[in-house]
Amino acid sequence: MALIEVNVPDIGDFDEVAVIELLVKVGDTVKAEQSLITVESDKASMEIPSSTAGVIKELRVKLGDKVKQGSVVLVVEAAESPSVTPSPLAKAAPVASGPVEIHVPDIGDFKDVSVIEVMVKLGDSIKLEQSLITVESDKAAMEIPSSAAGVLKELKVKVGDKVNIGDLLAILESTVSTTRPVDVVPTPVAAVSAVTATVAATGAVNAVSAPAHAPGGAALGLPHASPSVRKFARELGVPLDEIKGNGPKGRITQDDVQAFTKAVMSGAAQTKAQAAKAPAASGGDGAALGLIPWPKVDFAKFGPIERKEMGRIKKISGANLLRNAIMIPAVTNHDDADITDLEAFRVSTNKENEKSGIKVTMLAFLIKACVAALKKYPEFNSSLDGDALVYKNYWHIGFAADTPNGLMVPVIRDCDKKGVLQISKEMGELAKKARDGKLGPAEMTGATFTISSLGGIGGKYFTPIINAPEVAILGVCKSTMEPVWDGKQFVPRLMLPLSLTWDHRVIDGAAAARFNAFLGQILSDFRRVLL
Ligand code: CAO
Repeated sequence: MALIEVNVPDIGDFDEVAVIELLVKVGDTVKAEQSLITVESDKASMEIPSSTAGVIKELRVKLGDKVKQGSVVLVVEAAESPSVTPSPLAKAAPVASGPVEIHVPDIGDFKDVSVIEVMVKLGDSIKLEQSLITVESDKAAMEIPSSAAGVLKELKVKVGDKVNIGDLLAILESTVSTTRPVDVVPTPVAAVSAVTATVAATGAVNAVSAPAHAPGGAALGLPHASPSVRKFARELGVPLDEIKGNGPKGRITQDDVQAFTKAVMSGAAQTKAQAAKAPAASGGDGAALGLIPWPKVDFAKFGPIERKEMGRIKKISGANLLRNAIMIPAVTNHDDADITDLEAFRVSTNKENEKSGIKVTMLAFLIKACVAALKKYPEFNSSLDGDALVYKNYWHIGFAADTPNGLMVPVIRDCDKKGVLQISKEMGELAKKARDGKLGPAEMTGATFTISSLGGIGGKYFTPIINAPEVAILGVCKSTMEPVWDGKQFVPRLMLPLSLTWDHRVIDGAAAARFNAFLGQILSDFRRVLL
């Protein structure tokens, strides 16, 4: 077995380039043409391949070292001798005048390279040698410059196209005064094997993955990463330009891509695309939903205005309400319950308990009545989880509370195990905490069903929005005395308007009507709760 020194091959006009990545370590078995290190100039990065197969015995370079053609990269114990195939030379670009066609110049041994970026648009005034597109193979990225100056009239490629030497890229409307032959000296591309990363000399093909910190790179907004990292990110669908590079000179490494991916998967981070889709309290501009833009009106044109930012709670609840309103196929059933006897009982109970300081509320009775209905119709106490329904064997009831900061939903736990007095007491305490802005997260989570009561305020019916991942919500309005036909005559009864909104993916209309009817029966004769 021979010990063979692997050298930096001919890398074109690059004189001294920095080692920015070590892709192998001592003891690794490498194949011929496997990438060993990544080097970078201010214009280009490229991977240097091994000229032979074998086991790495010694690394002769470290991060930050400057190397040039002939520098020893490492020593390999190899069975075969190195084989370096010289690549073809770059050709001179054509001279052009008037309408001029821009073709892909000689880009070395690359075939069918993908266009990953189009850097110009129709109508742009293009300077001589200005980069037009970026192409990328699995090993290298490079910008293709214009061989003439002029106004861009036609673009013949788009992102995703594959191009080869000689392909027509664009047509410029050029003038003789701004057009001259591209100053291309037939320069050898990196003299490595056919599948290896190569970079043509400056003037034929410009920089590879221009560094973000370099003026050109920054202006173009190109992320600073090696071709293999770009490929890795593309395979994962990770937006490279959103990743902060922690490598040398802010370079994005494979570890950075992995860390970003993990953060997104765990919910700790969001891509810009995800953030754009997340509904803002105002609903954003609706573009993520394919809607026409939100109307922009200069209200001040029509009269005096005052602009105030919405509070934090309003923003959070707004975003949640919007998601729930959009995502849930919700239907609302309206009904009336006769609470004449229940209200009389409530008033007398409160008189009896005056000294206890606990006021029994209609809402507390409603909570108990709902628990009975939820037990009879368990799908109302469930949640959707993918294609499965999760039935909960606990009955934690949320109630909407109107607070100076906005809508909050405190949760009373285990309402099945508590009496109306206890529920009334807890509701009073939680409502006060909500109004004082002192509710903890544990007091606002875990509800299986929610009641929104506007009974103390007024109104007849409304359509409450389901508090996901719950599947139903009961809206209650102000009870009123109404003439009700008892079969023989109209009698005055205290009627409570109920509005039940339900998720049609989980609940059918008939079940909703039965739920409301059952609730009405209980409220009209509360002894049924005991059954
Ligand atoms: N019909 C007629 N009167 C009713 C009633 C009803 N359905 N519900 C309550 N009332 C009466 C009460 O008996 C009380 O009268 P008295 O003072 O004479 O005893 C009065 O209205 C006020 O009740 P309340 O609002 O203090 O108590 P509550 O138990 O009904 O409600 C709470 C408590 C926290 C739910 C309520 O204060 C609240 O915030 N409601 C608003 C909820 C809301 O905003 N929902 C909309 C959400 S969607 O945007």
